[in-house]
Amino acid sequence: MRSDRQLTFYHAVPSRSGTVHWMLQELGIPFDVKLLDIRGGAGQTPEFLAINPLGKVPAIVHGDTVVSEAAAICCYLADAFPDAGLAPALDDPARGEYLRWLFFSPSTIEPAFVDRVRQYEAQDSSQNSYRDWNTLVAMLLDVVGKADPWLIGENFTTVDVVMGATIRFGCMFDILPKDPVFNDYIRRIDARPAYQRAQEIDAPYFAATMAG
Ligand SMILES: N[C@@H](CCC(=O)N[C@@H](CS)C(=O)NCC(=O)O)C(=O)O
Repeated sequence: MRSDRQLTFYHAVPSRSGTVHWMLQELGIPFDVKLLDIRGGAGQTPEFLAINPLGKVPAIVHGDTVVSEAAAICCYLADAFPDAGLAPALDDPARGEYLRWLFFSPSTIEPAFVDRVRQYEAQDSSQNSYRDWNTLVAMLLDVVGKADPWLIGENFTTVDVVMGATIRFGCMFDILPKDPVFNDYIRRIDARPAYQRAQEIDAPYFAATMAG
């Protein structure tokens, strides 16, 4: 995979694309940003719908390659820019655990958050990708509690960006219970220079969106 191609990042503040912005700052690579006013309908232009027919950010165009879905983009970027060391190599046994948690976030944690916010509880927990809320929270507390200091060990990886952003979101909006295990992990995230850089760059756009 060639990493020297032009990289364009479709972003909106605040939104899930903040996860990809943080990832890009961790990688320290050059990229162009197209900031979309998604609340004003900028996701619905023919140009952007050609990139993501759902009209949603984040998305990237890297050379001729289009990727949407925050976790997929982060996974793709980690592999495209391996020098940053944010993904175990393909033949590293840690790759299994890495992919497990990378996919766990959008396919298991996020649906649970949505159900929780909507106060939806399935009669039959086998229908939920996350079993049931209490089992999921116990599992997350166990996984995050074992982070030493990062989710799959000593090295910070893309899993910490993707799952870290989700856990941070869950705590910020009081979806997840207040617990020192989550707070300690979030403090480690907040101390990362790349996370701080992404926040600083996005701050004026955040303020503008909030001002209406
Ligand atoms: N499954 C997608 C969800 C992306 C998504 O829902 N993006 C929202 C912002 S957080 C969006 O673009 N909303 C604008 C709209 O739906 O018009 C992902 O994980 O990247």
